[in-house]
Amino acid sequence: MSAPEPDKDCIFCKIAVGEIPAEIVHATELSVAFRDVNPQAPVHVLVVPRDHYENAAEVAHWAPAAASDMIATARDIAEKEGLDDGYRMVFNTGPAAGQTVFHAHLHLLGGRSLEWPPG
Ligand code: IU
Repeated sequence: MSAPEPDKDCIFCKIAVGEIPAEIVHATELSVAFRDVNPQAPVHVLVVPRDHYENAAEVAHWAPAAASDMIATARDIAEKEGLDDGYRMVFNTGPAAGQTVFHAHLHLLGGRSLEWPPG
């Protein structure tokens, strides 16, 4: 696994620093959470690390504190949004899994019954 490099064209890097607007719902020293522009559930929030990593495994490898922060942040948002019956955390990783933005992001989905297996 080669060391990650900043990507000046990355849209989620730009959202994280406020260069591109998004509906931010939570921010910590290590991560930023904002509402997905194309929500797939009543609550659909993306949690991204402030630094650029291509996917969740890269975050866990290079910045485990950020990976942990992203998951704890998603839990805090789920609690705040009243997702008491449950919610889903998803990391699409690679094109075959549907990853389209190559800056790691955790999808927090909830507010409706979620099917398994996912499509
Ligand atoms: P994926 O796991 O890489 O497929 O998820 C990317 C998500 O980012 C997808 O749900 C988009 O709707 C979402 N998104 C966004 O919220 N804002 C943006 O500016 C862009 C994508 I580009």
